[in-house]
Amino acid sequence: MSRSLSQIADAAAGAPAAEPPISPLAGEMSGRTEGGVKERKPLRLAVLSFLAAFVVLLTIPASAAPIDDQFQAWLQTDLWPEAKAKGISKKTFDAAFIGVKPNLKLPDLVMPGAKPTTPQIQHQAEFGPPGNYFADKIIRAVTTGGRTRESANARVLGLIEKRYGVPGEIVLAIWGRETGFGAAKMPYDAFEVLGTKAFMSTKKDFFRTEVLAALEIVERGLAPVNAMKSSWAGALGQPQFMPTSFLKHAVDFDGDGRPDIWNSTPDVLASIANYLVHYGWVRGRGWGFEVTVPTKVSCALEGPDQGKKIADWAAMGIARVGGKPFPASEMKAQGFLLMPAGRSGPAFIVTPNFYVLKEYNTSDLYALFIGHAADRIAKGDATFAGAWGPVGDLHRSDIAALQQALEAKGYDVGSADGLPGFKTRRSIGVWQAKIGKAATCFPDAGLVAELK
Ligand SMILES: [Ca+2]
Repeated sequence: MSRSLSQIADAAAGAPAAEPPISPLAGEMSGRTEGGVKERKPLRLAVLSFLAAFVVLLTIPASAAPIDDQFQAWLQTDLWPEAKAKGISKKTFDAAFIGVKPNLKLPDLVMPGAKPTTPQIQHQAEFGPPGNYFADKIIRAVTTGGRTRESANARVLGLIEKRYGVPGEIVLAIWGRETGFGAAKMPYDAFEVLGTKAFMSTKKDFFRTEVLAALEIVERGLAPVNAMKSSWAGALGQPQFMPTSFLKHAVDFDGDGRPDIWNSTPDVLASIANYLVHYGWVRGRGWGFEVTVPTKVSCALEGPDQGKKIADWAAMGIARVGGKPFPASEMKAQGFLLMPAGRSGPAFIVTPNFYVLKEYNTSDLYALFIGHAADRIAKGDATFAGAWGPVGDLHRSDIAALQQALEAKGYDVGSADGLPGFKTRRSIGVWQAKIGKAATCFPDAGLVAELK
């Protein structure tokens, strides 16, 4: 269990946290991809466990100038001209970078002139059981903290729901999950983090855009330099927005004329809702329902590209757990099968809003955590009816080998990254059915051995 799990719980419960909850939750499936996926994809938390393991060996050529000098030269001759062209003043630029040195302890760095190396340790990382993501301590910290803040902010949440159409409990769950409702400390200077990564990381272009956006935030007077504190990934404030996300989605909701995602609870809550609206949150729909899936319905029907009317899923025998029917309004609308652990865990019919939640962090388990926590904030504690099975004990290298074997047979696994996303899960199911086995739609040791 990673240290961050308890830190999130402590932060949400109001206990002082030594560091922000920036490390991975165990079992995080796809992790956030850093830029490049599409222009609008924000990076807030980094690709967590993947990056944490992606320790780049730093070797300094004996002849090279000290790294601090190289960084200073890069600031003045490379970044400054572009910042100036974008309307950043010298005063802002100097204030942002005075005394800033590259932070060589950040993950995912590459020395100037060196090629990134991926040490063996990455391949040794355990995937971790998906059920770990829903550890009781974590989920309770978000749900109990959420309920307290729901009553304390009832009026503002009502106004936000009216304007944006996003239920208060969804906003609260994100706030709690991201920073323990603002309790998590942001110990890093955003310019140090973003500047270092724009200077010497595997995603230099991505972070260059972000550091220029951070300068714009200061230039426009939206936040002073000394307020620009971030996580180690460069994410800002209580909703953990990257600077470009701040510029696009942050709103002023307390009426003082400035979107303040560091100190103003109304601004934090409305900015989260506004973010979701920008990514297509559908007013009046929930996120999804836990369901039972009859054996005759293939788990390979999972995924956002295989939607059906919820009435059609129901006609196939898929039913809500607990015996309630799907709401009449949802029956007419589109839903998607989600089985994060294949046949070895709970199953869900999710709405398009589930995929909007994934725009906050591109992981099925993250979005499911938010939906589940929101349900518990609004309706009281209840665990999933389906149990998470004993899966997830494989190394990522084993899962990657299985993915490569499936790819060689012509199956689409997304990418062979050692994380079993929905494309991998359903390709496993299709392959199992083809060879006459019961489809489980999740990697296990037997499958790995068989496919090698
Ligand atoms: Ca404000």
